Amino acid sequence: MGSPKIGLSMLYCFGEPFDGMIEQIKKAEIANIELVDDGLHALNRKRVQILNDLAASYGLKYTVHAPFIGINISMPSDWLLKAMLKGLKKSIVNSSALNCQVWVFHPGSKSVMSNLSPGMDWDRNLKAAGLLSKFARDHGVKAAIENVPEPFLFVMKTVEDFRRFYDEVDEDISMTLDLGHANISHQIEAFLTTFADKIVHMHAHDNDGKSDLHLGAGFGTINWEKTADLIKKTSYDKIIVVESAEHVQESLNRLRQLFA
Ligand SMILES: [Mn+2]
Repeated sequence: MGSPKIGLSMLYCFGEPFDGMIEQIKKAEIANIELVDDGLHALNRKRVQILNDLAASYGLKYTVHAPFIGINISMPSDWLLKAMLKGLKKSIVNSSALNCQVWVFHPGSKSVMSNLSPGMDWDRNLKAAGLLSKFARDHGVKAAIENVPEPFLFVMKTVEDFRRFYDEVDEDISMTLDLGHANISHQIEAFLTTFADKIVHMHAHDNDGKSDLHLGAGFGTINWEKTADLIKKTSYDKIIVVESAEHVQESLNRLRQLFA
């Protein structure tokens, strides 16, 4: 039985230009890097080449966080949904070219239509999540849907939402467990015990139990010793990505120490 590998999301330098992010990767001395395919760091063919060269020189493995800013896979408008799915598929193709194992994506969100046409956002989310997972599998990438927190309008936040999702979805879809997000719904333990066989990836960051602050691990209210014990009990041996926006080095040290 192996132990989890600690990775690093480049979310903490999301405001820096792409070249600055590359310099951060070189300095980080971390083998498992999560790229955020959005904003200044959006992937394209040229950048995939740069990243693959970097991976070869530094012995890196990538995971990719899908585009998320303004993205809604439950979008009621057909033409907007089509445009979003096209962009997400492009992200999967680039992830495949990066030999990325896991592609993390967010569930759909509610909209003004949610009250007018109940169930529409849920149904569109189910369909799009299935379609993206299949597209990813066909490209050798594992798509993993992430739990997201209150107060955002996402259709999947809680253990109950994910249970319903897995009851209804046809495709075999993996899950990214975001520990910080689960702390806001007070369901870290419930997620870990309910979906141990679905979880292929984790995000680690901290908060005050109320807002999605992406603090350093140990700088919020998560009981990391207890969480680490629960993770060890599930025999989880894949990647736990530090997704803190601050105290990044402290978070890496903390997690390494917990799983050493
Ligand atoms: Mn996350």
